[in-house]
Formats: sequence, structure tokens, C-alpha cells
Amino acid sequence: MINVIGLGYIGLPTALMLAAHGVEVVGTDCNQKLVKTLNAGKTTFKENGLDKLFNKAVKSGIKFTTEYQVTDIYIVSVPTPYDKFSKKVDACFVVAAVGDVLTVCPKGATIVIESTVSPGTIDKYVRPAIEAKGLVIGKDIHLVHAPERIIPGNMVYELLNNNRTIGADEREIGEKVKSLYASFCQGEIVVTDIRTAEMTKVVENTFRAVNIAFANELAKICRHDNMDVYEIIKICNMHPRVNILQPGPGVGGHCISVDPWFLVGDYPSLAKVIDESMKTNDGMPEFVLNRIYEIMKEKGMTDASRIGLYGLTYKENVDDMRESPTLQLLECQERHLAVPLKVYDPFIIHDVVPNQYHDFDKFLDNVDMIVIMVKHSEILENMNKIAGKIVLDCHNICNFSGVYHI
Ligand code: SAJ
Repeated sequence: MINVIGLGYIGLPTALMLAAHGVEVVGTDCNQKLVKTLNAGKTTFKENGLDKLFNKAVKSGIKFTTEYQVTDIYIVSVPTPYDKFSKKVDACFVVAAVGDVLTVCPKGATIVIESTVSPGTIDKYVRPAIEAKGLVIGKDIHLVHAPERIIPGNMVYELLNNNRTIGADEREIGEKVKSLYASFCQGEIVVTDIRTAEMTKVVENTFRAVNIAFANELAKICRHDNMDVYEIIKICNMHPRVNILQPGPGVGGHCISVDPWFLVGDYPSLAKVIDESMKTNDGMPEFVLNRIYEIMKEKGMTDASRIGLYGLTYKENVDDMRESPTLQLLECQERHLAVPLKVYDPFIIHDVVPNQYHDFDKFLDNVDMIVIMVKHSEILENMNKIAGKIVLDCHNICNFSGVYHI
């Protein structure tokens, strides 16, 4: 039996996937409400194919509880927040979960950490916590790091098909955990050491963050001299060795906007490109706000309450608002404009900010300018509805003239 600890965005799909492929799984989470929801037959967030996978896992006998189980393999998938000031990872939840596992697990058990941690975290915090209990790593407890790689919006497909990394102290333990993941994963699974596995995960997200920052910087340069950044990127990408990402209103989510800071926090005098890139991305919501002011001025618009932000989530077609560029923009706007902007997102059904609408048509009736912060399918399918408005299109999705860009 596998005990998956932490049933959030990564732990839940992983637990379901294992169960759906015939592995006996118990999912444990300290959040009683979440466990109650799962036991009532409901998933806790929206994701393509998740409900179907959930039903399959339930039929295969998956169980959800707040209790840690007595078994020989644990997968720990708890959050790893970072300290916004020191830019360092806070491993407290991982250490606490491992500590709780140690109170129930038999000798010889394997603890697989899936949570993203900065390179060296397992050496610095997890090993000492185990050794402090008088346990010998490699004999009493086996440690593995198996970082996840799945992208929100396509998690179920990517869980099945992505290559993965398993970091282990001992080869045979790495191979044992590899065969567990191979029960569902059709990608290649590489076995390496723990430190390398930690670093690869953070480096992958840093690569994407730096490349998005490059696109954002190009957008700023092009805006300064009135050039079309999208046309330029399109043409550059026709070069066989150039592949520039897309500029946008900011970078959100709990991965790309967070993990690269771990490297800046740990290597402040070395991670220069990464530091600048993260600052560039973090500055994009304010850049959009300044574009809004410019457009208001150009259009002679004085009433900021007639401006509407489309989208609250960190990216399209997910219901996750962590580090959302729209929330960052609203925070920034509070310091500048007295009148709050209007907001609407089809994926956010509860009120999270003032002046939030839950009906697209009503939202449109109450705004003259719409700022497309997120390119949800809904707006792509309803372009005709916004054609008469002043539009600031932060994703270059509008195909009519007179549209403003970042
Ligand atoms: N974004 C841009 N321009 C782009 C692409 C993305 O501005 O060209 C923005 C998005 O709008 C969003 C943010 O970046 O706000 C991040 O979105 P994303 O789709 O790039 O990535 P995430 O955060 O949803 O998922 C990433 C993935 N990492 C990589 O692609 C290297 C995923 O594979 C990881 O599993 C995930 O982080 C994670 O959990 O670490």
C-alpha cells in the first residue's frame, strides 16, 4: 500500500493515478474539510480529466483520511512556501510531514518527497530531522526525491506521458520507486541522486521563467519604440534555433513565479540573470497598469470604474489564483487609483475581490474598457461581444483592429 501525504494540486492526481492503475492507495491530508469533500465523491479543484480519473480511482478502492498509515512507501506532496523577503524555501511542511510519517512507519520504509524544494533542502532539513530520532538513513529509512513535472491544465495527460526524475541515495531503492511510477508513467524515468533531482526541478522552472522574462523585456523595448513584438517574435521563431516564448501581463502560479527565487535566495551573488528575470516578470502587472493609464489618457477616459479586468486566475482555463498577475495588478492599483477596477473570471465562482462580477454579459454592460489578463476559452469563443469596447489585449488574441497591446 502507498500512503500519499498531501492531497493538493499534485498529491491528489498522483494518488488517483496510482490507484487507477491497480496500486492500493490511501491519501492522507490534515485538512478535514478537504478529506470530507473527497469522501463525499467530489474533487477539490477543476482540471481536465480529473473527475474521470477520480471515479476510476474510487472504483479501484482509494481511501482518503486525515490519519497517517502504517506502510512501507510514503509519497510526500505537501506545499513548500517561500519567504518573500529572504527568497528562501520554507521546508516546514515537508519536515513536519516526514516527522509524522516517522511516528507510524516501520523500519526500512521509503519516504518519497515529491514537493518542490530548493537544492540542498533534503540534506539541510530532512536528513537531520530523521537522524535526530536516532534513525539511520539507508537502513531504517530510505529517502527519495521524485519531483513532479505536470502542467496545470494538462495534468492527467502529462502524469501519464512526461519523463520523470527519481533521486535516491541507493540505486536499488531508486529502481524500486521507478517501478512504482512506471505502473502508470509511460515516459522515460531517470534515476539519479537526490541533490541532482532537487536541482533539475528548480532549473526547469527557472529556464521557463528566464525565457518568459526575455519575451516580456522584448515587449517593453518594442512598446518604447512602437514596434510589433508579436510579429517580431513570430518571424524570429522561424529561425531553426530560436524559440521565444510569449510576453504577458505577468507570471503567476506556484512554480515559475516562485522556484527560481530559491536559486536567487541561495546564490544571491551568482544568480544574476535569474534575479533580473524574476524582477522583470514581477514588474509586468505594474507595466500593464501604466498601459491602462496611457490608454485612458489617449481615449479621454476619466472614470476608472468603467475599466474591467477579464480573468483572475494565474493562467487560462484553470481555477488556481496563486500569485495571479490580476491580483498583483489590483494590489498595485490600490496604491494609485482611488476607484477599484471591475473584475470577472468564469472560473472563480466566489467573491474574492471587490467589484467582482459572476456574469460575463453583466460585466461587459458595466465597463467601457476591457483588459484581457487571462485568455480563457470563454473569451476566445465570444470575441464578438467585446468588439465595440476599448480593449487592452495582453495576450494578442483579438483579431479585430483598434486593439491595444502591452
Ligand atoms: N506565461 C507567459 N508566457 C508564456 C508562457 C507562460 O507569460 O509564453 C505565464 C502564464 O500565463 C502563467 C505563468 O507564465 O502566468 C506560468 O505558466 P506556465 O503554463 O508556463 O507554467 P505552470 O506554472 O502552470 O507550470 C510549470 C511547468 N514548468 C515548465 O514548463 C518548466 C510545469 O511543467 C511544472 O510541473 C509546474 O510549473 C510545477 O509544478 O513546477
